[in-house]
Amino acid sequence: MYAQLVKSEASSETQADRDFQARIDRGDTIEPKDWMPEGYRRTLIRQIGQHAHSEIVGQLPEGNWITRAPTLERKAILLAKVQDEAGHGLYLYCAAETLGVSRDDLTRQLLDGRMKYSSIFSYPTLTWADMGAVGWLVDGAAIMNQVPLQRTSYGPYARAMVRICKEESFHQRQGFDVMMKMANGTSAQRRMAQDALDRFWFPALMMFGPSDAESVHSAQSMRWRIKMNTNDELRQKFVDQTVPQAEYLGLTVPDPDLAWNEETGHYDFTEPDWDEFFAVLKGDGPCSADRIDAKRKAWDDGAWVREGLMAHAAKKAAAALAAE
Ligand code: FAQ
Repeated sequence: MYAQLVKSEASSETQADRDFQARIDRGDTIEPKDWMPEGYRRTLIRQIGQHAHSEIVGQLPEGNWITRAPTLERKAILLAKVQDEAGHGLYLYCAAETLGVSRDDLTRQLLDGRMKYSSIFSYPTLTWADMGAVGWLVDGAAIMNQVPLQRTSYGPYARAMVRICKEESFHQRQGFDVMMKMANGTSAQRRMAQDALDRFWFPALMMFGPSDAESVHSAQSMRWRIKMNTNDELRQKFVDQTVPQAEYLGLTVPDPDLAWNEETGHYDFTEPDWDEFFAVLKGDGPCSADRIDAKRKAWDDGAWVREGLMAHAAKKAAAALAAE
């Protein structure tokens, strides 16, 4: 099973569940101290926690290029972007903590394989052009998914999304700017830009999750407004938005069957290789082991800081108690 099992709520629905659903249907925002079904709480912890992990693990592929950015300006921009991702992780861990789970618990679950992070970050960033492709395509896909989440039913998650989306939009533009420079540069730079698009196109499409037919959580999550759109809806919107951008760059989307469909008013496109996607989810992506090793090392290396902070907090609490 590639997903976490979810309990069907329908069979044991109580009056409290029905009242809660009525609040959701009215468009109410749910706040941390409000009553909520256990499944709603667990689904949010799973989604927000995995989203937080994605932001943090997502620092690694770009962090890889900070020391090798081609100019001081590009280095400063990339540094700021990677730092923003840490902030996004922090807002999201804080939102998850309002549901009664600690950041330490979530991190342990990531490290022991009980929680996932976005499949995209199991792919390597091989050239500087990949910094353009990540900003343009990966942040582009992230925004497509996250803008609707600003209206999600859980208040702390929705509010975190507002700030995150503003920053992601800057990230997407800086990525497109890198691609413009490369695509309009020397023939070697153009080849690098095309190669980055070739390698990131299908992994970017996978970011939206499995096809609707395979998505185990979508129906219940949409009923609770934890998700606002299906995976396939957002994937299609992303393709429709991104293909004209690739044309503007003079690059070719690596899909020979990509075609504008007059009847539907959308692009027809080839689905990603779902076997590859499920293998990545199982931890068999090209960089999956490296990513978790890097996070495990950071966790272990930071143990003394956490212990020091706890000791300091205990000392301050004891001093405050003694002064009472
Ligand atoms: N990768 O039933 P569904 C970013 C899992 S942020 C890995 O469709 P759901 C910023 C899914 O968890 C990118 N796992 O699941 C940035 C579930 O497994 P579980 C992250 C995936 O939750 C940019 C199973 O498959 N964004 O990039 C993926 O309804 C640049 C069944 O799937 C978010 O997390 C995947 N791609 O829909 C940072 C947004 N897709 O949990 C640095 C919030 C699915 O049962 C640099 N999340 N799975 O073990 C969501 O909108 C949803 O959770 C989906 C998945 C759409 C990702």
